[in-house]
Amino acid sequence: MDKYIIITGATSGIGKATAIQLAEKGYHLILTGRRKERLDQIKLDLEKFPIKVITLAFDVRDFEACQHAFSSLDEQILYNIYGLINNAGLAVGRDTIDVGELEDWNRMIDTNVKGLLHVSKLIIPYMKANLDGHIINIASIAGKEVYPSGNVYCASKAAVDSLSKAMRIDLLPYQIKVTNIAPGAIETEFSIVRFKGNEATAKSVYEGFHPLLPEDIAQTIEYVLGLPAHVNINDLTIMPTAQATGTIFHKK
Ligand code: NDP
Ligand code: 8X3
Repeated sequence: MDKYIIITGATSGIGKATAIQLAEKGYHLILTGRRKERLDQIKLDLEKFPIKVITLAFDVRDFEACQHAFSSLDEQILYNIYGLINNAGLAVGRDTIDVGELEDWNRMIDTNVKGLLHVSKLIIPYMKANLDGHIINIASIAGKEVYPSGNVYCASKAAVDSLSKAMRIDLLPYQIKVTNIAPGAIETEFSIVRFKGNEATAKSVYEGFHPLLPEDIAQTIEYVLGLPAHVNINDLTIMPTAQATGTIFHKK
């Protein structure tokens, strides 16, 4: 298999689990994130598989940095990119909208919305030339339902939902698949970032029920990517069995 898959945000959580899952299946990988030392370690760990692993450390919020990173790749590799998993993202803060911090809002909008657009803009031309490709956008249940103090994070993920629909329409002539995946609660570093390093509060989010694991989403991504050329999953909402909506949980 010559196909390369790009995973943004591969240093942790869903992105890292997906890198391992796809490596096992023989996909070549382009892994991105800001934490270079983590990317180096993941590359080392994946060397046991007969695949190529390229790592690119950059911030998706910075379009010039994205350009610089991808321009370092050989054209042959760029034209062999089949999949783009737009996964890099975060929530920062859990404040009501009247007291939310501007810096937190900017981080979420710049990462979750503009970061996804930046990377997509640079990769779509190659998929378009190939008349082939698959973009998987990691959205959230937070983009389907607004919950208290979720405001800007929910809006940023609703934007991802909309962009998935828009991409599917605009890229239809080039037969590029677009899949939107909207998970509920997954235990990753997500809540540590959201609660700004407060590990006790982060841990409490997942107490009393069985949250999704990043591997659950990784397996789903592998399934979606592997479907025949004529089949596309447009939109998937994946929840822990113990979660009914953004805020209703069955906790023991
Ligand atoms: P993690 O915090 O574990 O992983 C987030 C990843 O995004 C990291 O690899 C991080 O890498 C990367 N990232 C964040 N900001 C940037 C940036 N500016 N530039 C480049 N990379 C960045 O969380 P998850 O795995 O849970 O999150 C992955 C995606 O899943 C996010 O889009 C999140 O919104 C979404 N999601 C998560 C849910 C959950 O409950 N956990 C549920 C629904 C959706 P680094 O810090 O090295 O840059
Ligand atoms: C992450 C899930 O419910 O914390 O997107 O917003 S939630």
